Amino acid sequence: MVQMLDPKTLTVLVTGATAGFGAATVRRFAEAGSRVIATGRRADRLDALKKELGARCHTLNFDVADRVATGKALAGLPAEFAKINVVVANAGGALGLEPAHQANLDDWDQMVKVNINGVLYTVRATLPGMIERDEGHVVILGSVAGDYPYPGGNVYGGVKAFAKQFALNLRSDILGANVRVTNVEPGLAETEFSVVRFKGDKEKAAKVYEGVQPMTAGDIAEQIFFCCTLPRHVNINRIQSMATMQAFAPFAIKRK
Ligand code: NDP
Ligand code: 8X3
Repeated sequence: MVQMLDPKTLTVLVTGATAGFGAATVRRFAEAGSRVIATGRRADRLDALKKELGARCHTLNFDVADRVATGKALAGLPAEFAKINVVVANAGGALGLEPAHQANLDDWDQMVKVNINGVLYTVRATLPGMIERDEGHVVILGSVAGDYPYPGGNVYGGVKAFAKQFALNLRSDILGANVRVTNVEPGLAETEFSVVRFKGDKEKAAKVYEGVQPMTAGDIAEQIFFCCTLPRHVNINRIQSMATMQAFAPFAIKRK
């Protein structure tokens, strides 16, 4: 029988905890007795989370794409939340689904800022403490889109490929430290992801999940919780999941 880590020993930072995977992850750890730090830009949702989870939850309201704000927020944690030993760099998402020649450059900029810069600022602000304490776990939210191209996935697929390679390279850099790194790579999962991608068009977003059972935020939170509570000598490098009714397309061939 494997001796799992006691979640009560964990102080878990989750970026993008106001919705979807982040909110579910914060709840999963908090219910198991961990201390949680929930971040996001929507202050009202952070307040509601704090009210729901009580003293074991600390909230931070900042934009992960803002390097100064991220550094400042994460450097100013109260003592009981300062010894973070799990970082879930989750804040992110997609904007638009247009082909590259029609895509909006502002969308591309924003995807790079949040999914790449945001992850970098979060990890760089928290990794030194974990290395110093010789205890920690970095979890980065990648996606199946980082492995498999699809029409309109252009930059989103690119930033998620970055997430995967950054996670793997972190493993190389910190080898010898008792700090784990995991890239979590979900496929179809219903959250606010598609509402954000389609700029608030809920009808269009709902169509993405029509007639199929997608994964839920809870399904992904459970995978993160599992990876983080395995014994410290076990590192899951990548964990990739899809809805059972989702698979791969064949190569596309345009014939005359
Ligand atoms: P949601 O849209 O439901 O949640 C996204 C979260 O990220 C929100 O809490 C949002 O909070 C936060 N966020 C977005 N931009 C910023 C920012 N600039 N600064 C701080 N927080 C930000 O999406 P998901 O839960 O589905 O997505 C979470 C992660 O998982 C993303 O990285 C996404 O790319 C990835 N993913 C999603 C999949 C899916 O199908 N759902 C599949 C694979 C990966 P706020 O707006 O309050 O700032
Ligand atoms: C989200 C999954 O397939 O919509 O990362 O890109 S997908």
